[in-house]
Amino acid sequence: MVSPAPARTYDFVIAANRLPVDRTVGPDGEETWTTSPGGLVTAMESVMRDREAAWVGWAGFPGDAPEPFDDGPLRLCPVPLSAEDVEHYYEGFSNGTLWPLYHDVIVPPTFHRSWWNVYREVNRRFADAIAEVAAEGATVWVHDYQLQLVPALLRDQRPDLRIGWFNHIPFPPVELFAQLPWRATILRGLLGADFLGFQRPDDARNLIRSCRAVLGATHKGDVVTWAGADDGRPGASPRAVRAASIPISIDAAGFRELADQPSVKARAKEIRESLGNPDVVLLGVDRLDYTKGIRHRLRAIEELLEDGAISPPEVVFVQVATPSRERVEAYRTLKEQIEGTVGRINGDFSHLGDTAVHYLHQSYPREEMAALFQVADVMLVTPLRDGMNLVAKEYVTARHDGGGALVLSEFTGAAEEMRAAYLCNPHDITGLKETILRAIRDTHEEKRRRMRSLRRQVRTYDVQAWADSFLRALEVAPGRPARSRRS
Ligand code: ADQ
Repeated sequence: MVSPAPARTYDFVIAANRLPVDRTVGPDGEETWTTSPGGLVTAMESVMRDREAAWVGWAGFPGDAPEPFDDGPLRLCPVPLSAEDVEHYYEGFSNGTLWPLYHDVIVPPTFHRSWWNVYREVNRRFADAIAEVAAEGATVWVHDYQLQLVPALLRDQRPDLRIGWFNHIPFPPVELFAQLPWRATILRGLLGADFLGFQRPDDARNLIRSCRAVLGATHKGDVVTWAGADDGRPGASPRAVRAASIPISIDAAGFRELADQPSVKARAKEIRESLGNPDVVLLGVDRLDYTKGIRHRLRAIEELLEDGAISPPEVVFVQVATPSRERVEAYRTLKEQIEGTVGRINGDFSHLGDTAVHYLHQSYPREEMAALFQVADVMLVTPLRDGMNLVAKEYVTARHDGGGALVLSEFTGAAEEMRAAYLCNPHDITGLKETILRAIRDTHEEKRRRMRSLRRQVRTYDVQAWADSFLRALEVAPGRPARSRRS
């Protein structure tokens, strides 16, 4: 798959924290790269079909970066991160400062100047790497909160580029964003783009309000106008930038095809049998993250068991929690809390052979996820805050047999679109319990009606539609600078 390639430039460049490949080193020291199965890769595949493109990102291990290489038509350009960069830029500023700040301060964000300095430095490295591979007038699509300074750092050296940025996570209200000591620099960084895409209209509005409050920018509709600053710092030139919602979706056709495979269906049957063929399987699938509301969900399940409203072996709850960010303190604490709670619930409510809560702290192949979704009679997607939540979209797509029910938190981006779900406020444990029971007890017809509407929604607006909409919005955004040749 890997072959060295000569230096050249590309008309379409993607930049994300991670490259879309994972390296494995065999016992004999031989390196192999495999494409990571994420949604972003699928989305980008569809937009890269007709053009050659480069992807700039970290290869996933600290130290020297490999030389750029080709993966089919895609040029991969690794950005090096030292162990200290990973600690300060990624685990520190991205996941210890920005992640909690942008998710409603569910845990308190930590502000460290040393983390910020490295974040700035790494963003500059990304901008330089992009500038090197981007052809004259190229389109550049920058992804996510780890790279918020890249648009301006890139614009300053390459005014000829068309730059878009998409935020996969929420953008916080100005009242929270204003806590950030480096708020003005972040906003100036973002305004280097021509178009800023968000999951929800509220996220776009939050960004616009922050630009007004922090930078004194003005806005008309969804276009922010910033007069610039004559201070020689990055992102000082005047800009007009559109900020709007372009919600992400999944490769619905691909996921449905996967779910349809006889081996997946057989596996679903096997899983159900191994759970003791219960009447109702409740399922949660999340990265083990404090934003996902797993503790609140377990509280609701525990109370339902206490009330006698549910009990094994008739009703069982399966929680899949993917290991995540285990070097960040808040994540280690959460893991301990959740594992303690699951142990307590099972101690109180399981019997030999009848487990109340099945807890799986593992990552699975896509086929296994599709099988699990088919087993779930009620899917519990109850984050306290989530940019979108693709699990909700995957679940309804996997259940094209018409069965199942989706309980969905109002605080997800998905809830904006998936109105036919059983919507809930996960902070309201009583309300959450009632919603879970409704999703279990509603008539077959009512559940099928809801699932039909949800499936249709995801099928018609899939990841390809998302990527197309983003690129169209970028193309027509107002901030297009006069095309100037690079000196
Ligand atoms: P995430 O917070 O990672 O993404 P999400 O959208 O739910 O959250 O995507 C998780 C993905 O991982 C899904 O495709 C799911 O199937 C998969 N997954 C979960 N557990 C797994 C396991 N144990 N094994 C294998 N796969 C597993 C961020 C934002 C979201 C936003 C996405 C995309 O936080 O709000 O929806 O980006 O923009």
